[in-house]
Parts: sequence; structure tokens; C-alpha cells
Amino acid sequence: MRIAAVIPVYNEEKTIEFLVRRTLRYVDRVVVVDDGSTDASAAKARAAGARVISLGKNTGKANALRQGFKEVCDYDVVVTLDGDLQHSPSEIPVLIECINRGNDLCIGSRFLSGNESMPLQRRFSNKITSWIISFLAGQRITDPQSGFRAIRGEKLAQLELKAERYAIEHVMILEAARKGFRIGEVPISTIYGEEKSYIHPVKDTIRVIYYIVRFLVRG
Ligand SMILES: Nc1nc2c(ncn2[C@@H]2O[C@H](COP(=O)(O)OP(=O)(O)O)[C@@H](O)[C@H]2O)c(=O)[nH]1
Ligand SMILES: [Mg+2]
Repeated sequence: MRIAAVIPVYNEEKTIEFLVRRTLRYVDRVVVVDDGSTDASAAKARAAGARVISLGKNTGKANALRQGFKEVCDYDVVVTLDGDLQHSPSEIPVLIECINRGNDLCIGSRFLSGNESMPLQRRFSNKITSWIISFLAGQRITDPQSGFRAIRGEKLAQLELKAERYAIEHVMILEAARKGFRIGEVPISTIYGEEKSYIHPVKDTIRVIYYIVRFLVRG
């Protein structure tokens, strides 16, 4: 089974090199998509063995992922991880196992492991979107915002993913559900350390809801 990882990166020079090296232990290819980082993220990712796609200016996580996906749809499974080391590459096999159980899309959930350490304000926006996505997808999705997931390459190629910035995670689930893909969730650990988040709690939650509604209305 050939596995690729796509990592969107925006100014993550502190973590990207280590992350790419670790990830390469579990996958055949790592594609890092850097759009407009002003630090050494791209050079460090390249030094660690990743194929780096550099987009000239910042266009957001969703576009970065879409560009990365174009390069890896011929892989059996595509894994996505965040570039700030909040996800542990050692848990990639857990996602692959979930795919091997017959799922097409597998989401690493931060809420199934019991040791919840997410900051309070983030938990609130997650609860709202989790409720909406679970209702619309017709199955319980505890962590629709999670960027740590795996999807079969042939299924990924069928998705349009019409959403921007952090809304891509939610729209991927809705589109997968509409197309009848099998969706699973597995527990993952998330490390909340000193890293900054680029998510704006109010603006990004509103944007997520906008793209969910847009998907429902326009497909
Ligand atoms: N290429 C790219 N990556 C981004 C952008 N915004 C966020 N990311 C990456 O997406 C991942 C998750 O972003 P982050 O702000 O940490 O989200 P959070 O962990 O959910 O708060 C990190 O690896 C970021 O570097 C962007 O505009 N472009
Ligand atoms: Mg983060």
C-alpha cells in the first residue's frame, strides 16, 4: 500500500523539519505546501526530504491542501497532518488501520481519547460545528475540525472541496457523506504547547458555517 502525506505549512520553521522526518517513517512521500511563509519553513521541509510546493502568496489552509492533493491522488491513501507538530506521526498507523477496516475517510478525533486538553474557547466552536456536521452527515462526528485524517486516494480524487481556509475539513466530511463514502473516527492525542493558532475563533467559525450552508445550497 502506497501512502502519501500532505502537510500545509505557514511559518512553522521550528517544527517542520522534525515533523517531515518523523512522518517519512510511516509514509512513502511527504508533500509540504507552503504559501507565503516568511520564515525558513520551505527550506527546512526540503532538507528533511519533503517535496515542497511553494505558493507565492498566502491563500489559506484549504487552497494549500487542494494544491497538495493534486500531487498525491494516485496514492492508495493520503494522510493530512498539521505542520505545527500538534499531531503525532506515530499515530499515522492508527488512521491507516481504520482505512483498512473498510473506511474511505478516517478522522483522527481529539475527543475520543479521554485526555482532553483543548483550550476552552476552541472547545465551544468545535461543539457547535460537531453538532451541525453530525446532523448533516447522518452519523456522529466528534471532531470535524481535525486536520489529522486519512482518505483513500481514489475517493479524494472525486471530491471538489469547495471551501476556503479552515472550512475545508468540514466540507470534506459533508461531500464524502453525500457521495456515500464510509467515514470512521479514531482517537488521537493532540499536543497543545506554545504554538500559536492562526484560527480566529469568531471569524473562522462564521466562515465555516458559511461554507457549510453554501455546500448545502449549491453542492
Ligand atoms: N499553507 C498554509 N498552511 C496554513 C495556513 N493557515 C494555517 N496553516 C497550517 O495549517 C495547520 C493548522 O493551522 P493552525 O493555525 O495551527 O490550526 P489549529 O491547530 O487548529 O489552531 C498548521 O500546520 C498551519 O501551519 C495557510 O494560510 N497556508
Ligand atoms: Mg495548530
